[in-house]
Amino acid sequence: MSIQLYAFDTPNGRKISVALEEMGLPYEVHVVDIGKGEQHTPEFLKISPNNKIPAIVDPEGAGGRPISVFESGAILIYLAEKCGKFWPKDPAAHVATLEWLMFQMGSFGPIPGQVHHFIAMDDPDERNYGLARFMKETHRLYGVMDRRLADNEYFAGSELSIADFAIVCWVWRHPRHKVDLADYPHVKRWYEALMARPGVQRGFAVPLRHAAA
Ligand SMILES: N[C@@H](CCC(=O)N[C@@H](CS)C(=O)NCC(=O)O)C(=O)O
Repeated sequence: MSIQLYAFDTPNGRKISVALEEMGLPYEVHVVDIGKGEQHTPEFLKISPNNKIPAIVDPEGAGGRPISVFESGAILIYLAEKCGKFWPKDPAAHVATLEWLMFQMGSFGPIPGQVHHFIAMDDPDERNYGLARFMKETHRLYGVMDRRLADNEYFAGSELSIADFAIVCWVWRHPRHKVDLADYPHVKRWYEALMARPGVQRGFAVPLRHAAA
């Protein structure tokens, strides 16, 4: 049996479909519709104890035994180690991959995610403080990325890595957090290069929603 991916059509879900396509690993998709509360079923809780997508089950994990993995950063590292791709061996690039993956997991995901939350509020009293705070920080993070990409083709340096897959899936949502990539030309150049890759395009095209009844 191939890797089983449990995901929905969100940046964190897309990180894994993009990585699996780029890595060429066979997998099957199980849509977990978080809008319908499917992340709270007892079956899903067994593989994702924090009740969030994405999660995977690899029937051929360490020692040939099945293993489940939750948290998208942990899944990306697990898959990169399994296939030996997008996981630079050069020590400096390896550390840079970890740094930028952790940057995404700790900041460039949780922060624009708050923009997505506050921007959808109708009541201006509830919306404005949170929106201003998290918009400002989101722009600061785009500036951090722009400076990194001014001197580097990819986040780890000259090698494409899982850090790029993690970050591109949040930049994909730049229209939703109202960032104009023209203000961040190095991010724009990198984003367009990533989105032109056939593997990335396949990863974004994988159906991660239930088919309409
Ligand atoms: N740190 C986690 C975050 C996962 C996450 O926030 N998943 C969201 C969708 S993008 C989710 O499942 N939300 C459902 C819920 O919170 O009930 C990861 O990177 O895997």
